[in-house]
Amino acid sequence: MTIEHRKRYINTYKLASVHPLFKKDYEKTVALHLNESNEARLPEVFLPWHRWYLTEFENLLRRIDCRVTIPFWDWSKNIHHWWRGTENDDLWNPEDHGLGGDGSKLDNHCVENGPFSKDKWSLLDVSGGGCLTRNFLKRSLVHDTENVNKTLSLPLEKFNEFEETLRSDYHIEPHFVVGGTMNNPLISANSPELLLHHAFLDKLWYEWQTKGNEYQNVYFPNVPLKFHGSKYYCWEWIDSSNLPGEVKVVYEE
Ligand SMILES: [Cu+2]
Repeated sequence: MTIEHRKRYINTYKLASVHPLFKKDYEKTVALHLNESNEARLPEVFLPWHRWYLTEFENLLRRIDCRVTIPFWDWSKNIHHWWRGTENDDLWNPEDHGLGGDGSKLDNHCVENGPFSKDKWSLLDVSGGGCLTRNFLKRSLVHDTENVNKTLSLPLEKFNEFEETLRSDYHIEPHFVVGGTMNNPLISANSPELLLHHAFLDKLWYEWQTKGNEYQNVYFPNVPLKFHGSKYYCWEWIDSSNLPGEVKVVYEE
């Protein structure tokens, strides 16, 4: 992703969260996650629910700038120094194309640099307000690209294992090592990094699905479950090429 595109994404995200025209909808979208964090963790719900959530968020951002799509954070490529922010294209770079870095131990783990620093941005009142916090656990991640590829190559019959690896192993670890706001299930949706992490999980599901028709539809297509508080059923969010609202999502490297 180019520096220009990174800047554009961050500007748009920030604008959505503070501009009077969009802030209410930003709050509403964040609140979807706050209210559903339990249900959204069920195996039948986790993947399609988050796909829906990403789409809702992306739609909001695209009302501000229609060129914007949600980027993904492929942490598997950088397991030994995932927390680095010194290189130009590091996620945690402190300039206006990065998310800023770790929180300050001397200041309740408030983020003190980058576009989401304490002096430039704050959490919503529904998340308790105050600064965005991070508490990096600077140790290597367990799952590298080789491990991710192994998971992607699981055969159709191992769908449950695939799903559980995503929902448990791949999902939890980045939340945990980033710490702070991102690691508090009640307010994590208010942290800008959440979308990037979940976009990567969704991309992995998407890649699994593109292995073939059976892979595409193995996700409990018969589950008659509705997302709580919405008009959607899980099964409506299985096929990325045909999502509600005539939305089609593709991932690029
Ligand atoms: Cu999550």
